[in-house]
Amino acid sequence: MRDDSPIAEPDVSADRRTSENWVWTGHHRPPVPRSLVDAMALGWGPTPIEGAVHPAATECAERRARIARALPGLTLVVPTGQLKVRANDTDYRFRPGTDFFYLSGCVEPDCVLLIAPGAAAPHATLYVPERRDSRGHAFFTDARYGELWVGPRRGVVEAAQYYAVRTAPREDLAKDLAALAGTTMATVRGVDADVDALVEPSEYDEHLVVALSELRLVKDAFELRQLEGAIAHTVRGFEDVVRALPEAVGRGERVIEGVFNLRARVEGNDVGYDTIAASGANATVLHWTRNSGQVREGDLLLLDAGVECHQLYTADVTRTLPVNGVFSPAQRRVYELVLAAQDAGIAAVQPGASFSAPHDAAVSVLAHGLVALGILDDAEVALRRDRQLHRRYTLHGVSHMLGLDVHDCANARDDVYRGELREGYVLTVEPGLYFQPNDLTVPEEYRGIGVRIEDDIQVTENGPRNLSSGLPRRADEIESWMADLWRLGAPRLGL
Ligand SMILES: [Mn+2]
Repeated sequence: MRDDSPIAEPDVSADRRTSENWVWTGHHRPPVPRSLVDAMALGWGPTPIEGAVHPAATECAERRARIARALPGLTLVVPTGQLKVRANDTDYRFRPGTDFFYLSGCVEPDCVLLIAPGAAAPHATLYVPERRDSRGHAFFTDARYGELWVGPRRGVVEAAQYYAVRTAPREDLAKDLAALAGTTMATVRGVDADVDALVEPSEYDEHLVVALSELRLVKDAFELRQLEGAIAHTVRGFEDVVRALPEAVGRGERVIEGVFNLRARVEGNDVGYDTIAASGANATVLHWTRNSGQVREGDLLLLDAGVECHQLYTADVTRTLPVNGVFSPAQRRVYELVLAAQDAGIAAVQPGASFSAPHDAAVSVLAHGLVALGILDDAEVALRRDRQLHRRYTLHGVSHMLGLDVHDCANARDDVYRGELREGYVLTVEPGLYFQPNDLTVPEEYRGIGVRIEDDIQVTENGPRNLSSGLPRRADEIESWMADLWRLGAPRLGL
């Protein structure tokens, strides 16, 4: 125990780590008397953490077994990553590394999954930082990790139960990896700098990230349920936006983004990517995430948005809507062309078909339609591999994989990713046409029109299953859907 004599004011030039009576906790924070720090460590009851077992614990164990079988004899080190600084002492909200989360279900920063080959079965160990709870000074003195500041989280004991996996303190990882020297290791590099330094780089690192991405191509039943949920939240977000559209006129695209993102936080974890709320000619800017423009009567609004659910699967849906509820004749012509292209693309999503089949089908429709609109001279010439003239207006590919990441399975080998579509894949089909406002090759009435229609399609043995069919696609259906949401007495925001 300390005596009660008054302690001297701190000498701020003294070595901050060794002061007997004062504790420094950060830049611009007055030093804290050690007696207060000691008092803050006493007199606390337990902090119960809810949750018995993670809903995907069984699936995660199966995925760990599969990645171990895919890379026999290797010790796999999969980190989730650390908090990322936004500015000074504030961090971005943490999102776990996708590969790590897929294998563990764990959402806490600084964790690392280690899968070691075993005689009968692989051994998985989840390394979790020790809690900074009221048993230690960091509880009060560490504003970044102390539980008084950021709330309780699962430590070594709680994580073992919740994730149904053996756990160890992250603080032991360096020692445990050193003990494994001589075994062949592979890690997901570039996620956690400390882990990068602990594991010697090797060709197996690439094998690991490739195998993890390719494992994620086929979605299991749990993942499909999560995607369906994320899409259901997203459908409601689009309905919210339509309800709020009259208020966005004159106030701008921020209203659209804000309303959709509200639904994402209310029902899901967040948005799965930055919302694109592009009105008028902004719709011709593919990655328009500034959302700082006006919304005008007579505009088309292109909304590309997806809710990420609590298990971190994301929807990715685009609708292009007339702000005043009715397509103009020119808008409708462009819209129906993109819709026809999307119909052809979706129909091409068949097991055994090539990944490029939906793209090729959609783009062929677009090229022929561009001739009909008087924009291209000859579709077959334009589509030639050595010409590709349609791309001035179509700009992007029609599909990508969808899952935990909006552009999922990105590390798969190209010949696998772009190979045959298989049952259980989920991909987008999202053709678009973009007529820049200053494109002199386009008839004036179409300049400044951008249309994209995007749905999330599951490959089944019976062909395509449109997971996002809860949102209308046909022009007439969109107009009547908007009118229904606007009819007198309809609720404004269904939150
Ligand atoms: Mn997309």
